[in-house]
Amino acid sequence: MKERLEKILGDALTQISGGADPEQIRIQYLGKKGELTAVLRGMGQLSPEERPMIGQLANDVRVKIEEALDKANEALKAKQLEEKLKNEKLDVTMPVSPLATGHHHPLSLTQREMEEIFIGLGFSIIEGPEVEYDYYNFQALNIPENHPARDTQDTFYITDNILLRSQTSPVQVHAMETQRPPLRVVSPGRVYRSDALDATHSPLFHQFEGLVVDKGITMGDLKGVLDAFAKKMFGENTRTRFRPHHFPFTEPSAEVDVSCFACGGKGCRLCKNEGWIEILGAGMVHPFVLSNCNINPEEYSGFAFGMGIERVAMIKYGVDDIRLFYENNQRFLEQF
Ligand code: 2U9
Repeated sequence: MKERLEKILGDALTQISGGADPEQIRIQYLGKKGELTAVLRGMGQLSPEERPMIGQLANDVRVKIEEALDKANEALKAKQLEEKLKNEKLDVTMPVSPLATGHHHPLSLTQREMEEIFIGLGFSIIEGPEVEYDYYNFQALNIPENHPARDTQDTFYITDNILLRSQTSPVQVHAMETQRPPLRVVSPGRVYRSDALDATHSPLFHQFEGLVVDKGITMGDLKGVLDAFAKKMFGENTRTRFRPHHFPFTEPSAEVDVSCFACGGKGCRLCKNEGWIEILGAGMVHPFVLSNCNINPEEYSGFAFGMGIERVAMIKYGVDDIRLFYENNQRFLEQF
């Protein structure tokens, strides 16, 4: 019996140290049908003298096997953990794959660049509502009752006297009503006109208007400001040219061209061989517009100008179709 127990212990320890599966060994020796369990069952046949000694020995063997199994289990778990950590290792210093980042729309970029230039010239940026009274959009600006711009063909009316602004000038009328001169403001924003969409027209576009009112303001100030703007926007060699025009809200009025920055004025595809590109309307604020806003035209004078942000962006970036700005085609937008 003693030899059998010693053999069981020896066999079990050899198998365990040989790397056998601990659970398998537990079943083989200590399980219900295990080898050690069989020995313990046979104890009844022993003489009463032998029984305590063999019982003690059998117990020692069980404890030793269990201890060896526990150790083997621990070693196995440690090995498995090491394996797991090795496989799951994460290099936090590895560079990440690049993220797609958004950027500004070409119209926003153009508007921002224009704003920066006028801020540099001492102007403030003002904004106002896109839904306006007829009074602020037309009447205050000396646009008479029978003017074609007032036609429903050209302007979106909401009621008889409420409309979607067709220019940002009403923002400046509000400014003149609420602030005293000197006034130096620009008003960028959306405007609406009942135009069919084509390569150069859109029922929604963006305007950038400016207004200066003070004592002794002259056409020379207007020319100086627009010249400085054109040079900053299109390059230091850009020149400006004023051609007589008519607007109801300015007198005298002019259309303003800039020399073509692509060919320097020699004539090319961009300027359609003209050497000049029309970008602005401008003039001295009509005395009626000043008095409509309770500013005495005998005491004060002012100049105003207006341009389309789309038009400036098209010229600057060489875009030949206004619709590209609204379609959000990523291949177009990614170029800016
Ligand atoms: C006040 C008084 C006068 C703003 C002006 C223009 C000339 C002009 C057009 C350019 C292209 C509109 O976008 S466009 O179609 N604008 O030619 N705008 S003077 O005159 C004002 C504004 C506000 C109180």
